[in-house]
Amino acid sequence: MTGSVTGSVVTLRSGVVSAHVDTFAARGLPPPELQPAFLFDRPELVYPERLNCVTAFVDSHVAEGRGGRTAILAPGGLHWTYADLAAEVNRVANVLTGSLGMVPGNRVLLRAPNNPTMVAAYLAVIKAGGIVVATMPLLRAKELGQIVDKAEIALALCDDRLTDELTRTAAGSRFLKQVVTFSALREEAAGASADFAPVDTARDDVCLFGFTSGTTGEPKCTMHFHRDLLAICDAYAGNVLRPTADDRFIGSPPLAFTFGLGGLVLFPLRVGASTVLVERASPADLLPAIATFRPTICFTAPTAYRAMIPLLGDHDWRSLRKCVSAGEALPKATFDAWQAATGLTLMDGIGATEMLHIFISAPEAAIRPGATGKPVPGYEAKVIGADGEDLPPGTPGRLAVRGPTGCRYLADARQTNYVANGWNITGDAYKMDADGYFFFQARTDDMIVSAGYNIAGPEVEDALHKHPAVAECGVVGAPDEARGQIVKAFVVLRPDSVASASLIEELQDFVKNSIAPYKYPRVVEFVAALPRTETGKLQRFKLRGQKS
Ligand code: 3UK
Repeated sequence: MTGSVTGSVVTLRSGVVSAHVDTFAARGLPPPELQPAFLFDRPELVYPERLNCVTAFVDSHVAEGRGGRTAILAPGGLHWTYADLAAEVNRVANVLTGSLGMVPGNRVLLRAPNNPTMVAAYLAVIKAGGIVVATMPLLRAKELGQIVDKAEIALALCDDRLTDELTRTAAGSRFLKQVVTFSALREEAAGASADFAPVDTARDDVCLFGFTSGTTGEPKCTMHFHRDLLAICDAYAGNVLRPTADDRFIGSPPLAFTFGLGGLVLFPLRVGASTVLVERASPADLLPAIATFRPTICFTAPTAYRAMIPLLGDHDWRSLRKCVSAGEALPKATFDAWQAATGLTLMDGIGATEMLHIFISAPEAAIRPGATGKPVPGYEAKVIGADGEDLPPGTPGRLAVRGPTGCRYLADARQTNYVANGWNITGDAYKMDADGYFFFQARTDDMIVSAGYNIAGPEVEDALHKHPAVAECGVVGAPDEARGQIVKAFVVLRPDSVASASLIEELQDFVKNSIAPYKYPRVVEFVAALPRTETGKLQRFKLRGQKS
């Protein structure tokens, strides 16, 4: 359905011949009628039929005389120019296709914190025509096993410090045959040639499997093409973030999370800029790294910006000129507090693993505080009702988007949950205003329905965040006989605040005074910390006490 397979020659839907010898990915693509529409109506999003994206990210800079510019920096004094990066990538690609026996179309699992070897391995797999499956460092053998089985992965490259769980996965797996440590890889790569011709892939050959960081259920595997990796750079970064070759990037999201891949690898490399890779990037670790490396662009989650505010005075963060926030809703209170503390306007953007990166956002001059922004040039977005009908401005409904990237789940019946009539349905409730700005309400399944009122937890959270005693909070619906659900707030207090019944009352009154009183949290529970995923998302199902 997705193309014809004759022997090992696959003709893709586009009519272009795939470079994949192992045709697993093409066979797992959703049938055309279940795929979203793809839009390429902007000139910057039209790519040649034969395309290996690593050529654009690395080799073109060397070929065009920029080989001496800095590509990657890391603690410990590591400094790779573009020429160094090209050589590292080529050496690893030679090892992959030599002794490790990788052929185009094979999946290669990567397991490492954000470090230079991880990036070299990432780009080498793609340059050699393979498919990268990057995994979060915190995953355990069981979760790694689900990924290995779903993607049918035979080869893994793993940071030496993280081999335990992966060897356990390999021991129980019928697919995973080889786990190569980074030290073994580097040793062999040191003796390999620094030349490697990119495999002549098609622009719509798959080069990346992104597993969703979903908070519930079986992981879903999204598939992305060579052209998609360029499209996010040329749509979002080129039109909204607008970095230059003189920018230096830093941030916290793991490279296995496509937010981190774009922000810390693809966006800088696309324009010949530099990136700082830090393995530990908690708010307390990120600020000293900013002071040391003097980056200009920072990518992290809203909670991390919030947590950094009280620490700003102890560090020199003044090299920063742009700060991107994504992963979950940016409370207006956090936007305001960051602006008051730094003078910088946080650039909110909603992205998704299915869409690869950010598709609604705004350049600084067009930011409306409290709104996520407008569709990124190249994307279209609308708000639809329960039956798929377009809703007028001001009416909350389901967010639908389409653009140059979109959802393709690997062999998964849930494709129809995300794609309807050619539109990607992200699972978010949004409202658009008359000027075309999009305002996040809640995840569709997180809307609280209390006594007939629809209440968006994030709106209550935003109100609570403005109270000086509140460090973090999460608001969910708790079951209630009389009202169906009631609004319940879990609150982490700032170190200098003390939990008490009077503080609960004070917080409730505080909310009643800033938003419609029926939205106030009828129950407030103080907790030491909120449950979060490795990608920084609040695990609301845990707050609701549900099982995943
Ligand atoms: C939520 C947001 C409100 C939203 C991601 C940037 O988060 C990313 O991908 P995931 O697959 O999750 C997608 C879902 O997360 N979300 C993300 N950003 C925002 N909600 N405001 C935001 N700014 O529910 C979305 O459907 O983990 C983010 C780039 C790449 C990514 N993969």
